[in-house]
Amino acid sequence: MKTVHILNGPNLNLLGKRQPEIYGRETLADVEAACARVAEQFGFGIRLMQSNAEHQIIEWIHAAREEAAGIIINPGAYTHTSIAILDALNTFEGPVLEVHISNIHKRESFRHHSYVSMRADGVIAGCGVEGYALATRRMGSLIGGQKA
Ligand code: DHK
Repeated sequence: MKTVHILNGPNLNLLGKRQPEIYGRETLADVEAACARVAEQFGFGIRLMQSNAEHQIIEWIHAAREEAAGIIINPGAYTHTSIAILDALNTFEGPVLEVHISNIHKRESFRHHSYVSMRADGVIAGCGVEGYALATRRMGSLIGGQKA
Protein backbone atom coordinates (compact mmCIF):
# COMPACT_ATOMS: atom_id res chain seq x y z
CA MET A 1 0.00 0.00 0.00
CA LYS A 2 1.27 3.48 -0.89
CA THR A 3 2.03 5.85 1.97
CA VAL A 4 1.88 9.64 2.05
CA HIS A 5 3.97 11.47 4.62
CA ILE A 6 2.39 14.49 6.29
CA LEU A 7 5.20 16.62 7.71
CA ASN A 8 4.68 19.41 10.19
CA GLY A 9 7.16 22.03 11.33
CA PRO A 10 7.75 24.11 14.43
CA ASN A 11 5.06 24.88 16.98
CA LEU A 12 2.47 22.67 15.29
CA ASN A 13 2.78 20.23 18.23
CA LEU A 14 0.81 22.90 20.10
CA LEU A 15 -2.05 22.85 17.60
CA GLY A 16 -5.34 23.23 19.47
CA LYS A 17 -3.69 25.18 22.30
CA ARG A 18 -1.64 27.78 20.44
CA GLN A 19 -3.41 30.94 19.26
CA PRO A 20 -6.72 29.10 18.68
CA GLU A 21 -8.18 32.26 17.12
CA ILE A 22 -5.72 31.70 14.24
CA TYR A 23 -5.08 27.95 14.22
CA GLY A 24 -8.32 26.59 15.71
CA ARG A 25 -8.98 24.17 18.55
CA GLU A 26 -8.35 20.89 16.79
CA THR A 27 -5.15 19.03 17.55
CA LEU A 28 -2.62 17.31 15.32
CA ALA A 29 -4.16 13.99 16.44
CA ASP A 30 -7.51 15.21 15.07
CA VAL A 31 -5.75 16.13 11.80
CA GLU A 32 -4.17 12.69 11.62
CA ALA A 33 -7.54 10.97 12.14
CA ALA A 34 -9.25 13.12 9.48
CA CYS A 35 -6.48 12.51 6.92
CA ALA A 36 -6.43 8.77 7.66
CA ARG A 37 -10.19 8.60 6.93
CA VAL A 38 -9.74 10.31 3.55
CA ALA A 39 -6.66 8.25 2.65
CA GLU A 40 -8.50 5.02 3.47
CA GLN A 41 -11.17 5.90 0.87
CA PHE A 42 -8.41 6.13 -1.73
CA GLY A 43 -6.58 3.04 -0.56
CA PHE A 44 -3.39 4.61 0.69
CA GLY A 45 -1.92 5.09 4.14
CA ILE A 46 -0.58 8.18 5.90
CA ARG A 47 2.20 8.86 8.37
CA LEU A 48 1.99 12.16 10.19
CA MET A 49 5.12 13.60 11.78
CA GLN A 50 5.97 16.84 13.55
CA SER A 51 9.27 18.38 14.56
CA ASN A 52 10.47 21.72 15.80
CA ALA A 53 13.89 21.05 14.22
CA GLU A 54 14.71 21.98 10.63
CA HIS A 55 17.29 19.19 10.29
CA GLN A 56 14.70 16.57 11.34
CA ILE A 57 12.27 17.74 8.67
CA ILE A 58 15.06 17.52 6.09
CA GLU A 59 15.91 13.97 7.25
CA TRP A 60 12.24 12.98 6.94
CA ILE A 61 12.08 14.41 3.41
CA HIS A 62 15.16 12.34 2.50
CA ALA A 63 13.54 9.23 4.01
CA ALA A 64 10.37 9.95 2.02
CA ARG A 65 12.41 9.48 -1.18
CA GLU A 66 12.36 5.74 -0.45
CA GLU A 67 9.25 5.42 1.68
CA ALA A 68 6.53 7.79 0.45
CA ALA A 69 4.45 8.21 -2.69
CA GLY A 70 3.81 11.86 -1.85
CA ILE A 71 4.47 14.55 0.74
CA ILE A 72 2.02 16.93 2.37
CA ILE A 73 3.95 19.55 4.29
CA ASN A 74 3.18 22.42 6.62
CA PRO A 75 6.67 23.69 7.40
CA GLY A 76 5.37 26.31 9.90
CA ALA A 77 7.66 29.32 10.01
CA TYR A 78 10.33 27.46 8.00
CA THR A 79 8.02 28.05 5.02
CA HIS A 80 9.29 31.60 4.93
CA THR A 81 12.96 31.03 5.71
CA SER A 82 14.22 27.60 4.73
CA ILE A 83 16.07 27.21 1.45
CA ALA A 84 17.35 23.92 2.95
CA ILE A 85 13.82 22.48 3.12
CA LEU A 86 13.18 23.68 -0.44
CA ASP A 87 16.40 21.97 -1.58
CA ALA A 88 15.38 18.75 0.21
CA LEU A 89 11.93 18.80 -1.42
CA ASN A 90 13.62 19.23 -4.79
CA THR A 91 15.27 15.82 -4.24
CA PHE A 92 11.84 14.19 -3.88
CA GLU A 93 10.28 12.88 -7.09
CA GLY A 94 6.62 12.45 -6.08
CA PRO A 95 3.94 15.08 -5.62
CA VAL A 96 4.31 17.71 -2.90
CA LEU A 97 1.38 19.63 -1.45
CA GLU A 98 1.89 22.60 0.85
CA VAL A 99 -0.66 23.33 3.58
CA HIS A 100 -1.10 26.38 5.78
CA ILE A 101 -3.89 26.44 8.31
CA SER A 102 -4.13 30.23 8.20
CA ASN A 103 -4.26 32.39 5.11
CA ILE A 104 -0.62 33.48 5.11
CA HIS A 105 -1.40 36.16 2.50
CA LYS A 106 -3.81 37.90 4.87
CA ARG A 107 -1.21 38.08 7.64
CA GLU A 108 2.12 39.88 8.21
CA SER A 109 4.12 40.57 5.04
CA PHE A 110 6.97 38.27 6.21
CA ARG A 111 4.53 35.35 5.84
CA HIS A 112 3.63 36.18 2.25
CA HIS A 113 6.67 34.53 0.70
CA SER A 114 7.06 30.75 0.71
CA TYR A 115 10.25 29.01 -0.44
CA VAL A 116 8.32 25.72 -0.39
CA SER A 117 5.83 27.03 -2.97
CA MET A 118 8.66 27.02 -5.52
CA ARG A 119 8.47 23.19 -5.35
CA ALA A 120 4.89 22.49 -4.28
CA ASP A 121 2.51 21.07 -6.88
CA GLY A 122 -0.39 22.61 -4.97
CA VAL A 123 -0.90 24.99 -2.05
CA ILE A 124 -3.82 25.17 0.37
CA ALA A 125 -3.97 28.12 2.77
CA GLY A 126 -6.66 29.57 4.97
CA CYS A 127 -8.94 26.51 5.11
CA GLY A 128 -8.14 25.80 8.74
CA VAL A 129 -7.07 22.28 9.68
CA GLU A 130 -9.53 21.06 7.04
CA GLY A 131 -6.78 22.01 4.57
CA TYR A 132 -4.91 18.81 5.49
CA ALA A 133 -7.90 16.63 4.58
CA LEU A 134 -8.35 18.60 1.35
CA ALA A 135 -4.68 18.03 0.52
CA THR A 136 -5.07 14.32 1.30
CA ARG A 137 -8.05 14.21 -1.08
CA ARG A 138 -5.97 15.90 -3.80
CA MET A 139 -3.11 13.51 -3.12
CA GLY A 140 -5.52 10.66 -3.88
CA SER A 141 -5.94 12.08 -7.40
CA LEU A 142 -2.23 12.71 -7.86
CA ILE A 143 -0.98 9.27 -6.81
CA GLY A 144 -3.76 7.48 -8.63
CA GLY A 145 -5.68 6.05 -5.68
CA GLN A 146 -9.08 4.51 -6.33
CA LYS A 147 -11.93 6.13 -4.41
CA ALA A 148 -13.69 3.28 -2.56
C1 DHK B 1 1.93 27.93 10.61
C2 DHK B 1 2.91 28.61 11.25
O1 DHK B 1 3.47 28.12 12.35
C3 DHK B 1 3.35 29.94 10.78
O2 DHK B 1 4.71 30.19 11.09
C4 DHK B 1 3.10 30.15 9.31
C5 DHK B 1 1.39 28.35 9.29
C6 DHK B 1 1.66 29.79 8.96
C7 DHK B 1 -0.06 27.92 9.11
O3 DHK B 1 -0.91 28.75 8.85
O4 DHK B 1 -0.31 26.72 9.22
O5 DHK B 1 3.40 31.47 8.95
